[in-house]
Amino acid sequence: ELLLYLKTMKRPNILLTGTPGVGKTTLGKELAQRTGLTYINVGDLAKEGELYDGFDEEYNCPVLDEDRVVDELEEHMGEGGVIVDYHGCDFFPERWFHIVFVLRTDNSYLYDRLQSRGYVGKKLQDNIQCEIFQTIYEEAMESYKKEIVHQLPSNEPEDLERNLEQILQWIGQWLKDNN
Ligand code: DAT
Repeated sequence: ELLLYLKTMKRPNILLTGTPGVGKTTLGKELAQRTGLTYINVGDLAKEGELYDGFDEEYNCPVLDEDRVVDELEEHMGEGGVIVDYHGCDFFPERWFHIVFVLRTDNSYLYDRLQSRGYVGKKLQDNIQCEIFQTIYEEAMESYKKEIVHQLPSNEPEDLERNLEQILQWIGQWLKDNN
């Protein structure tokens, strides 16, 4: 419904963040499809470019090289029209984003989603705790102007639909205000 074909048009950059499993990728890809904005999954970007700096023995996963990720993203962000998806947000330049959405999921839902993703033991517990302590929401509130940080419930398919509607409406208004 909202196709943004015009390269000359100013377009907003949107950050989707939150604990793993809250639905960032699902929302981001659908949003990109409906708007023509560019979806970038930072985890995938890092994997493709091997943008890592060491290995975390405790979590058995590579450590993100945040500086190289920022360098890699910089040229895209300058043009606008990018949806960024990552489970952290404090290392991106604040100036990149026009709005920040923190997706939130109740424990019972999140537990099942992470389990079916194969998370067990400490990794599962730590991610559930991350959501309980609203770690990413607080990180976002500390990293960006509070007025641009919004929480979105993401438990049921109806939530996804409502979030999409809300963001599409916000994009529409932003385009009017900035073009
Ligand atoms: P993330 O990118 O935050 O890790 P995801 O988009 O991969 O999360 O979603 C994790 C799982 O949850 C996936 O199986 C899709 C499902 N899901 C996402 N949003 C949902 C919603 N609003 N209601 C029900 N399930 C949802």
